[in-house]
Amino acid sequence: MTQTQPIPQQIWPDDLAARYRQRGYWRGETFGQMLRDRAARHPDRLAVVDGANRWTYADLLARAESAAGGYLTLGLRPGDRVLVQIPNIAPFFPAVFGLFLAGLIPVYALPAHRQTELIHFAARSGAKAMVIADRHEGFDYRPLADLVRAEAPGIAHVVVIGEPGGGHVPFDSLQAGPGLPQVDPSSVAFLQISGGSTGLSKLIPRTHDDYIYSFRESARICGLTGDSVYLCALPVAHNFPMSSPGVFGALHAGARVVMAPNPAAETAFSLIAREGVTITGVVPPVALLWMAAAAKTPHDLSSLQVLQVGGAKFIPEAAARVRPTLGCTLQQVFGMAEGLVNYTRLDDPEEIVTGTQGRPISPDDELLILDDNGDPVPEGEPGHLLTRGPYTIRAYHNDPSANARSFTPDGFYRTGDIVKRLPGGYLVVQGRAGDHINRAGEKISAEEIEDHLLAHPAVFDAAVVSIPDEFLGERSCAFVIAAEGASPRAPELKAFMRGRGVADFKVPDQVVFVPEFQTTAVGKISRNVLRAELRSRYLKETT
Ligand code: OOB
Repeated sequence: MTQTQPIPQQIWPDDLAARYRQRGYWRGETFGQMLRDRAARHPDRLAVVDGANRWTYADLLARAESAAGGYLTLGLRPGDRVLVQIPNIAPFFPAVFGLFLAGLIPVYALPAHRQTELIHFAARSGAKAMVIADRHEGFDYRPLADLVRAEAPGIAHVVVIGEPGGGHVPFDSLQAGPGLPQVDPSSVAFLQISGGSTGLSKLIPRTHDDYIYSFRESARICGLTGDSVYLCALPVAHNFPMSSPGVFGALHAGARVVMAPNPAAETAFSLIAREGVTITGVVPPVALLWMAAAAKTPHDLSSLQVLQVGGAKFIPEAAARVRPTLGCTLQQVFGMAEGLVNYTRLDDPEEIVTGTQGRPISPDDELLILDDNGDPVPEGEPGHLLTRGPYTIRAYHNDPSANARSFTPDGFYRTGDIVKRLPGGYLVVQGRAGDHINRAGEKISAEEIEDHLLAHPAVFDAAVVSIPDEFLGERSCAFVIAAEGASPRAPELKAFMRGRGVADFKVPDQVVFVPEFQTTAVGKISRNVLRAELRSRYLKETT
């Protein structure tokens, strides 16, 4: 495996870039400057809190500067990529701001990712190091990092927050060095992971300019001030809790970030009460659990002003129950790691807040809603959503075939979502054109799971589809044809997938064995047609 991969970049056409600057969206600010500025303005204000730490803005900057110097002393150079797998703990911030200050590029993995995914991210990005936490919620990340390093020889260092273990660099040993580089605000700040509708996840390059615009404006739309307290309940590496307005929007506003180790109602409610949390964001299944738990909780939730719900469709009936049960304003968020984010506004009428997924952040978000032939649909009719704008990427990193599929020649991103637009520009998400499963906000590629199942010797063929699920929104169902003479069982296939080192949320929720894939289509049919047929047959037979 060669490790020389291009430095990530993201390029908008000159005329659009000039417009985005002239309109004040892109202000030439970097993450590093943002933290320095906030630490200078209010050094003693609390910035980040978790179960073990309470750090002011000055503490955070000092720790980030030590980390930045330490990374460079290890031999890393500006532009190098660093795989980051850190759960919701305060040290996430010095670790990643340290990377930003050193001009290094974090590649954000989720805590749920395992070696198969991590090795792919390392190879695709050409990562030179990893930063991890020792353990979290009962899982030890150090042996996992060793497995990754063994397969991705470009990774020269594993930096560990907590107890380092053999051959690793303790995060706390990193020391400020002689000087930090100038960082170009139009350069790529980090790579995020796409949910991915086909095959393996793609890497999403976001620049300082474009990302800071998205969370600065999000913070304004969500009413954040220096007195706000944001609870990070979802995994911080997700775009939603990271930037909508998320932890970075909160820090931009000079607010306080509270890190929840998990989104369970008991964990979140006790933090809301203890820290006076004013705003947080969750996926629909978490919102359902919180609404059910609210009536019996001993915790005082009265500080909570806004509950954001996004990542998957929140049905209007559930949306209408947020205020009566939790006593706060609901904000629906429909976004994507590739860019575009839509919000219902805090003062929107009830029917907009409960019945739509909001409208875009920016007046320069260009949205097209097209029929199957690529023609605009009449206003109010459903169609394919395409978008481009000042914080939506124009290309994935190092992935020409995905780029050819996902972007039009004039730079619109094909979201794969089917939406309709109401007067006022509000969107209602109707469904999806692609073949991924949106399982409680985690996006799972059917093709990726099928490829794992096909690697099992007792599997002749497999097709993975989404099935509606009352709680998860969607669950995954694998239809499997056993190989001749074999009779595999569901637990065996699930254990096999876990053994291949993939995130647990990708293991099929349900496995249905079928003798063959009957299909009405003639000849060699596409996987999409097959999946659609299996899904509708299953739904007909079970309802
Ligand atoms: C967020 O980002 P991703 O990249 O994990 O997933 C994006 C996809 C969208 O294309 C759409 O299919 C789905 O997730 N989605 C929603 C939704 N929000 C996202 N579908 C229906 N209703 C919603 N409210 O999921 C994400 C990124 C930033 C903010 C919020 C969510």
